[in-house]
Amino acid sequence: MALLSPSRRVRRTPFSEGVEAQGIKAYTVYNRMLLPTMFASVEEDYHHLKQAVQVWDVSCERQVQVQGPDALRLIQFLTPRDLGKISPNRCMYVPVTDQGGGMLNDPVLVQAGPETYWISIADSDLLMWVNAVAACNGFDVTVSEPDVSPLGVQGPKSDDLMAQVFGDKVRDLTFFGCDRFKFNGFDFLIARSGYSKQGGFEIYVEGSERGMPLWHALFEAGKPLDVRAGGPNLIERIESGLLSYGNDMTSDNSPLECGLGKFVSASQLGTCFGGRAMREELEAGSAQMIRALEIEGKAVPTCDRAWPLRADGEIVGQVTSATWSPDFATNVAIGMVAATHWNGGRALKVDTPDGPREARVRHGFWN
Ligand code: THG
Repeated sequence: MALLSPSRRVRRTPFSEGVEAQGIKAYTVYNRMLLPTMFASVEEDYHHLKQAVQVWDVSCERQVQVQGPDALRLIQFLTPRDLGKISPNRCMYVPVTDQGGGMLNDPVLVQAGPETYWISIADSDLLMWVNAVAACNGFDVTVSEPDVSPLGVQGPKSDDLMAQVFGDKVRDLTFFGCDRFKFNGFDFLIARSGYSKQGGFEIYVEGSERGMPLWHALFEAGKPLDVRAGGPNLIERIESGLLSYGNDMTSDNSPLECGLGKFVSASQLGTCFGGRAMREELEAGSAQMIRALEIEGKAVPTCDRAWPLRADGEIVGQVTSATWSPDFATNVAIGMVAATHWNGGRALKVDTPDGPREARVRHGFWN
């Protein structure tokens, strides 16, 4: 592929100089911001992520801040998930739906203060939607994009690295638990979360000027642990079944189709955006569903467009993410498959740019 031309529209991050010093080889653009995708190679980064610890510049997970007395009431209208358990010590993965029940985003919701929430967004312009809903309905809130940039620490040795920098207490965080931990005299909000299934944390860095001092401290403390810079890894996230908004799902898909039914609460369907459509889908059954698929043969090419899935010549879905997995010695993939064909074991054909291949629906992902 040709090079991407840098410009002010493609925003740098508070950690960009660190990312460059670590030898970044490829970026993608996410929320109009640089997201590192490769340092050594995608395969080498993958093996390292699974055995050591990496520091990820995931600043592009921008925050939509909702602040004010009506903040939680507003956010509850935006998602079918019951937010009753949100607290300064608990963040939540929340599908955000439009009036037809289509996915607008799949962010992590964090409570940053008594009346302050951060919607840590995937790659779509949610700020405008939240601001418009608030303005048109007279909610007493301010909606903004604050100077907050998440920094990921991911991999099996994350606990050891984080304890070095923030103290042993950080080890006590449970999955999706969060709290504030001091570094250089400032209390950073930290959650046990992140876009890999290798374990890890996300540090919400408030104030760009606090970015590089923290970056340097993590790399200094991590030397004995072989810390490296990394980023969301295509192979690992497909094996783990972590969905990518804009790739595996769009506003054409409901949370139920995306396999996010456990984040759809019946109690919210009378009031949230798209609740009626989701209730109807629950009653009628979904027409298609996200599935893990295995594609036979040698390594597939880059999946930069949807690949049609066929059964007896008829289109029964599409593959939207696919790559060779060194650990499982097969091509791992994510796709949307029609109800008639989504059962595990079904043999299908997928039209890749290299020609048709055999594909098989799996019962689950690879972890
Ligand atoms: N962390 C933060 N913000 C984010 C992401 C993140 N914004 C963009 C993007 N990632 C949003 N998408 C996801 C997708 C999956 C998960 C988190 C954000 C995730 N899922 C877990 C799973 O599927 O097992 C857990 C879900 C649960 O059980 O609650 O973590 O990574 N800050």
